[in-house]
Amino acid sequence: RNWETIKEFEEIKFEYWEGIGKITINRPRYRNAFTPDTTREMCEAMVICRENPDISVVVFTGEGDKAFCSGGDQNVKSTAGYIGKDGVPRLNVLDLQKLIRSIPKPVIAMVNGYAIGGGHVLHVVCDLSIASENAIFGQTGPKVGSFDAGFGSSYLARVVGQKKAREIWFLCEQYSAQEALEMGLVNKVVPFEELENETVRWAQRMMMHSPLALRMIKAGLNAELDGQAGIQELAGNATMLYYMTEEAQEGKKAFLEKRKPDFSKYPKMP
Ligand code: 1HA
Repeated sequence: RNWETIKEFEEIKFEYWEGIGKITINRPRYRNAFTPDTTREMCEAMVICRENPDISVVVFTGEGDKAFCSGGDQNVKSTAGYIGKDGVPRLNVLDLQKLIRSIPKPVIAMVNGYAIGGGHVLHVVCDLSIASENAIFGQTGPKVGSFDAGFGSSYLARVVGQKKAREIWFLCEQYSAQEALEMGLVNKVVPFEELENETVRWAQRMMMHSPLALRMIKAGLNAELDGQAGIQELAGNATMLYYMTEEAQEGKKAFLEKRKPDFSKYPKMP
């Protein structure tokens, strides 16, 4: 596959091929741990994925065959967050989680190795997870002085159930790809050499389907869990669809033409 670079970054690779935007954490020396600069770059790439109509599906992965992502880089962790080049402590991976959840396109985690700590949460918040057989999953927070009581807890529990989520967080054990599959934490496990092929197949399958339908389903699946913010997304999509009707156009036209709107001819569906 001839992936072409969309934009050059320092800590990630951001590439494109046939409708797919691929974001790769490129810090294999540190098992693809993220700094605030890594997550800032990932957020920037996500915004580009959202805006670019040629991108239909987003794939997240890590460089190499050892790690998807090992969470926050412990070397730059300070007393108030993770410190980037600007010297400011941040937890901006939370912004990235929100972008993954709200982008109106499917996001696939292509889990090529360790998905640990904040790196595990990243795959959890993706819409789909496809793992290679060598992938290993787990949270470490309570062991290393951290926790993610947001999506990393409540959404994890929605995915694997409350008992399992508590086990994962309280015991900080590591789980094999097969175990992850059995608990519904990933969608599919394949040999490492097949990981990208399989992920691309899933992306291509979705790209055959109606993008608007996928968008509405993603918003619908998020809506209840994300409270008012989730309803806002779903409602925004409803408004977008409404604007596409003549009925909505009539309201705007009448205003601009300084006349009374005539909505009488539009159907009132039972
Ligand atoms: O919990 C949060 C947050 C919560 C709320 C809001 C925001 C949050 C943001 C982040 C996080 C967190 O991510 S907390 C959890 C942080 N991560 C970890 O505790 C995982 C640490 N790493 C490991 O447990 C292991 O490295 C590993 C299971 C992923 C891989 O083990 P392996 O294959 O034995 O490799 P290892 O020798 O440990 O690592 C290779 C090199 O990568 C080591 O460096 P070296 O000794 O060669 O100099 C290692 O230090 C480095 N490395 C690995 N992970 C990290 C790391 N360096 C910095 N930070 C890391 N996370």
